[in-house]
Amino acid sequence: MATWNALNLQNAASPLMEQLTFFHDHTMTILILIVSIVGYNLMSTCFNINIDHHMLESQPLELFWTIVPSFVLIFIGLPSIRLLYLLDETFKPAITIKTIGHQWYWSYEYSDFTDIEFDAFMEKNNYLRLLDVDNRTIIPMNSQIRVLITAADVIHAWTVPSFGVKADAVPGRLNQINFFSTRPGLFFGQCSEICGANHSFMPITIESVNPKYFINWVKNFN
Ligand SMILES: [Cu+2]
Repeated sequence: MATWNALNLQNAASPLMEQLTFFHDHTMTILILIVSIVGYNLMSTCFNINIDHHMLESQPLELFWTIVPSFVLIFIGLPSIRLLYLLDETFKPAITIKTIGHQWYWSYEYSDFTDIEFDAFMEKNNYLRLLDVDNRTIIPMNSQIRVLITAADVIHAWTVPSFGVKADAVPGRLNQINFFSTRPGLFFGQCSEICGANHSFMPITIESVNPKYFINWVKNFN
């Protein structure tokens, strides 16, 4: 169902995604201001309104419109760099999950304290079209999760927009992302690197659950 929500980012389910959403709104506000002001001036010159000799060859005016944008860039750049480094920071993870991209499914390994391994194929004829898998990735909520990402054949990309994570799955290389799920629920992602004919059919489905339930799931897994 198409709604106005489709124009926005997905609801944040992790603190970092909240920060990314704030940064997006902050940047868009500045962008709209710049487009309005520049657009107004452009139209004014087009129709010969608002132009007089004070605006031509004016040193103070040129100084002003050089210095102001440089400050605008700083106000965008500083929070952007802060976020970039924050996203890369590894906080002490509660669990580590390894995910391997294949043509065309993801496989998962919970190998730090269990021997759980499974493949996650797309669930067909499901009302969650192109988004659900047969074996969902279970994670404990309110815990720091680390995901190690690699691929077995070609380059894929592992993404979950609600958690604000996306990393390439490259054969022969181990990439790392981490996130913190603030609420229980189902969170969806799709492969984000064109990897072949069935690229659209290898979704990522995360089930964020109460840590007690997660421990039960680990104990009962066979
Ligand atoms: Cu793909």
